[in-house]
Amino acid sequence: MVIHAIVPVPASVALLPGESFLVDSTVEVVVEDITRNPGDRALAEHLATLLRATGSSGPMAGAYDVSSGRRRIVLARGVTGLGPEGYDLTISSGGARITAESAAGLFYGIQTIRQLLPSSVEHPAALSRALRIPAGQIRDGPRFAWRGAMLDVSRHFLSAGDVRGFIDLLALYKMNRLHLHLSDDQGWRIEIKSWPSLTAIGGLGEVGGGQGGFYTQDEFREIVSYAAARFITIVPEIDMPGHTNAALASYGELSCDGIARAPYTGIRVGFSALCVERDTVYRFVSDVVREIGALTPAPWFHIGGDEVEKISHDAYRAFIERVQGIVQSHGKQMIGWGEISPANLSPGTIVQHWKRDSSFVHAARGGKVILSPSKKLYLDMKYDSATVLGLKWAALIDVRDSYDWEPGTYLEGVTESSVLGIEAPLWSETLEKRSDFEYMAFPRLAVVAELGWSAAANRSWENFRLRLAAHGPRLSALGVNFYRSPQIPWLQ
Ligand code: TNX
Repeated sequence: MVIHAIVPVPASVALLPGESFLVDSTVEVVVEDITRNPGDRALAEHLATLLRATGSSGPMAGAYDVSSGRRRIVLARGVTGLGPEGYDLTISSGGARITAESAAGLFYGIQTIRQLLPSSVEHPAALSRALRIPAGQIRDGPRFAWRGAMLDVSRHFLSAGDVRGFIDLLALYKMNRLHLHLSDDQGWRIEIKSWPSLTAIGGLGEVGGGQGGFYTQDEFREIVSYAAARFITIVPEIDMPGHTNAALASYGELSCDGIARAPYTGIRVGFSALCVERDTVYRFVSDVVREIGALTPAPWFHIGGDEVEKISHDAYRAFIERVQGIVQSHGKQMIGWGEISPANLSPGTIVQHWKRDSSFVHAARGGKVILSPSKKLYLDMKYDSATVLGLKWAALIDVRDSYDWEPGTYLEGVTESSVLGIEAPLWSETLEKRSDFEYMAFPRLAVVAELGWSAAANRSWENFRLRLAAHGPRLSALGVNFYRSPQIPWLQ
């Protein structure tokens, strides 16, 4: 049996017993063809920064061409047959080479090197150590295109810095989407210049009465580019027509009675709704989609659409269809929670399944589905009945419960070819600070990463729990507050 602790488990790993590559201060990181791929310099610097923990002087001036004859790690572009995000990593005692078709593939190869190094590489205390990577070959590529997590920054606000910290952790596990739930009853979290009260009024407050907060457009752009540098796409969500009390508190004209609502700090759902008969509401939606769409180069805009109790089915469907047209008019593809499926959706629209719903209707029309089954992937569900944080309406979800299921056959009528990928939402009704978010996300996020990346045939709980155990010291070195599951006694 191959012994390594890489999560998500790669497509194929062949390590040579006894042979290793010594990563010390003399090692150079080089880009094979810097003239053709100048952008890959940033990747070499990323790796060199990581390796500085070995005592090297970090990125070396002029070291981007393969010419020096020194022991090196080479980043090369080339055909691998492993897909656009795949990589081939070859390691010998004389050096290492990552070959990939894209910059993303090189980045994932670097994350694998990172996980082959001891966890001390994650912490300055490791400075000046000479580290070793086992020799061998890893050929790897993802199963699903969409490997996501979601942060609910509305129920409790997280600073831009905390979001960047979360992005760093997603990157370690080769995840590539971060969905931000930017509005809900309790708070509106992104500056909209044409509707300034959304943040001036709606941005204040959160569950339990804390002060809330919001991202300015500049801060949001920074989050987007920080994520992009780690090959993670930010997917913005503005929930509508329900979950809108913060917007209704900011502008009375978004309600049918024209009266601004009081701020809300509880955790009930379903009581709020935009006035779907008013033209003002569609002008509002268009302005919001246009402004946020301009901050996010990605093709997606998530309109929520969940848990609407105040509007008839017909009016709801008509609203979703009209909003789909608005999203498309701004050049974006719409995403919505499972409830939107019965509306007349374009095949390019994406449905995000979370509970019993009619996602199969969308699959039948040729549309794609993101799987976020609440019984498996809701990171806000308690691990067991003793967990203090979190909710339990969907299930208690210990690590093994989130691991043991198969996305390709989970939903009747939604076969593998309709599954774009998976995403784990972290709702924050009960989470107040970064360490609370971390505790619910880890280690289950490592599970999500493996479900999204690794082939079904390569996954096994017994093997996963052994590999995961090695991530305890790594997460600790990174300062992450994680849950010590009794299902993995060695995870400490
Ligand atoms: C359901 S999932 C919700 C959220 C809550 C979550 C709590 C979904 C689309 N809606 O509004 O925060 O449950 O687990």
